[in-house]
Amino acid sequence: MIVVYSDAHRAHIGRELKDARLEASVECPQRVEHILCALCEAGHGPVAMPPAQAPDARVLKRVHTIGYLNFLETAFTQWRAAHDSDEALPVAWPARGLRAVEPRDIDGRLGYFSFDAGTPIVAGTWQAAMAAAAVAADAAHRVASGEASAAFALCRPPGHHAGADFLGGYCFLNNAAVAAETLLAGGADRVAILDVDYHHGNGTQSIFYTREDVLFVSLHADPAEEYPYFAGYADETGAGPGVGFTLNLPLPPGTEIAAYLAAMEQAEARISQFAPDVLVVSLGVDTHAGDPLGRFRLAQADFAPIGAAISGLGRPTAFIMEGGYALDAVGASVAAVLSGFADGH
Ligand code: SP5
Ligand code: ZN
Repeated sequence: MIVVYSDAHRAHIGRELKDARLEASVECPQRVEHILCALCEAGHGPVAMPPAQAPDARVLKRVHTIGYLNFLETAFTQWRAAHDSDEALPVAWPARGLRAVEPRDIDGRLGYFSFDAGTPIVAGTWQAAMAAAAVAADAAHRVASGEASAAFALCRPPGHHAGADFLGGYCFLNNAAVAAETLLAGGADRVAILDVDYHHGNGTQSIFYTREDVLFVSLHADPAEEYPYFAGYADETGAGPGVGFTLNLPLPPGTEIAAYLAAMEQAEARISQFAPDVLVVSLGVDTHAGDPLGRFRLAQADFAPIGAAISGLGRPTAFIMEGGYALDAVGASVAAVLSGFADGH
């Protein structure tokens, strides 16, 4: 399977709060370097670079607001002018009842456009995030044009927690949403997004929540027990014209492959009923038992059957890399999903 990749991700390296101290983020450049190595060793490829360092501006503006894009592009410079620091992190957020109006001050803007303190903006974040979105768009374009029936976008930073106008969860631009909008612009009438990251894809859900042309289906840890905490419950099913076009399948910590594949069958049934022209898979492998964040218990051997289940949907498919933080497992896990998918095709 064709792999789309850009090394521009290396410019984004951040820290996150752990035990009330700032430590190196588990979302690090080595993740995708390990994945790239494992894919090549498993015989996947060829590896292609996106032709541009930015996605199509019209597609990007269908996913994110102009105000948010302007913020992301300018935040680091404004932060640097105000602070003796190379890492912009928010310290205050608009909770219920507070005025959700964009402040002028950079600390206020950071809080206004974010929902956690684990997603710092550094000097290279904008370029890295734009390159990741370009990688996703390129993979989607190859599928839309019929050049390939499936493609894998090795995106970093990831995207599924980023909404139309907010960042969080290591995510800045929603790469899967950019892929979906690229497919729609390329002629698809209906796109299904299947999100198998350990964490709920709250950003993707919110972007398409009122839409009936993009089905969002997610398997993830129960938000009552796990990040992102404030979205991903089963009773979130869409709004307005989008009612019935969001399906959340929350699973308890400790989930093993049998229960996981049972939920996958429910996901498959809904996607088949929707009959999408194309499928976007938000592929997180933080479901692996060895993941430092995830609390599911999937074994290495469980990832090929997940790929086979996705293949069973029989749709042109764009895979978009999301989470997965066990450096000794992410490469083999992603390679196994793609091999399971290819074997089923
Ligand atoms: C894309 C994705 O998988 N994002 C996940 C973001 C999770 N962020 C919250 C992490 C909280 C746990 N902190 C432990 C830090 C270990 N170094
Ligand atoms: Zn995740």
